[in-house]
Amino acid sequence: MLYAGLQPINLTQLQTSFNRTEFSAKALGPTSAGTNNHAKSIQDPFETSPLVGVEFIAGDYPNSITAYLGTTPTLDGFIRNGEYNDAEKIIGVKGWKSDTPPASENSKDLSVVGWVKHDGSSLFFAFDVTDDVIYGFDIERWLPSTNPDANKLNFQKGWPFWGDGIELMMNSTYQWDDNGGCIGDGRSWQFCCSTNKSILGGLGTGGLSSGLPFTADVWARYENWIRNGDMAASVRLKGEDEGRGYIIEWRINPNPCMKVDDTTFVDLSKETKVGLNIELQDLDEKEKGEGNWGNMHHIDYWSKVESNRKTDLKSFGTLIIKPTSKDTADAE
Ligand SMILES: [Ca+2]
Ligand SMILES: [Ca+2]
Repeated sequence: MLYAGLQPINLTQLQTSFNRTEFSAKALGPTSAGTNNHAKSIQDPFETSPLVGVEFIAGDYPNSITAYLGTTPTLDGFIRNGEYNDAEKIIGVKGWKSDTPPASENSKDLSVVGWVKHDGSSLFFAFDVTDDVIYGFDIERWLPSTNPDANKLNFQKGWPFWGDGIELMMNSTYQWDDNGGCIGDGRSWQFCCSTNKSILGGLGTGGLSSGLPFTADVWARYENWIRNGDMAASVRLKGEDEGRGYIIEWRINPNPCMKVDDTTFVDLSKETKVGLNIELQDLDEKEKGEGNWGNMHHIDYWSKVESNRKTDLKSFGTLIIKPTSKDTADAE
């Protein structure tokens, strides 16, 4: 069965989302015991959301954000004055969901201000992340006990999410079934942007570090997108005078990265809804993550679903693409 929009789903359906793949169990870390199949009140982390105070059933697209038409940002790792004034803002991670609950509530430890918009040709995200310890720069590049090859840039053993960074999950079809995860092409994907490593720069150079699911075909496709510039990101560690952390600016070209069906890509000139989840990963000293999956310090994400469900397409939030500017919306 397919679901779309904010349709309610019944509790029987909620019980069926446990058949994670082997990878998912590995990548997602420990899953919570039992489903949280109850309605809950959502405290939306975004500054502006029409959904504040509305009750949702977990997994039923509880979050939304709008990408308005705006100016084209420069992917240089600097958030210039006014560069994202025409973009909707994302605030985290306090109030987000977490694999290491609660999501960090100490803004100097881990927090983020982000933006999303489009310029009619490409979709853009930017993130100004505060993180007091940058893995591989402020501390040694230690490895998790379960994967000594985590820093490899390959699909066989590498973990593209290993390090401090952000992961975006998108479902451009905006359709899902009970247990489906990302396909790994323009229809749905999970993509990592890391301070620790990148396909283009290797270990020690931040950038897009590929994504999931881990198959040869998907890895080759993602690498192709990165090398073509259809998916691009700049990553810059902030200087001491800016506070510790990093900047990510990320561009996504709808063709080929946002595919509605076999022949159609998302048209940014039309109002469109796509599925979205955002995950912020914080790796600090190994001992700081004691008891957490992979000894990661924080794994916090936007869509308010349990950790065993966060990569299910049906658990994503909604990104609403509008052909008009934010000014137009503000004036209404
Ligand atoms: Ca910039
Ligand atoms: Ca960190």
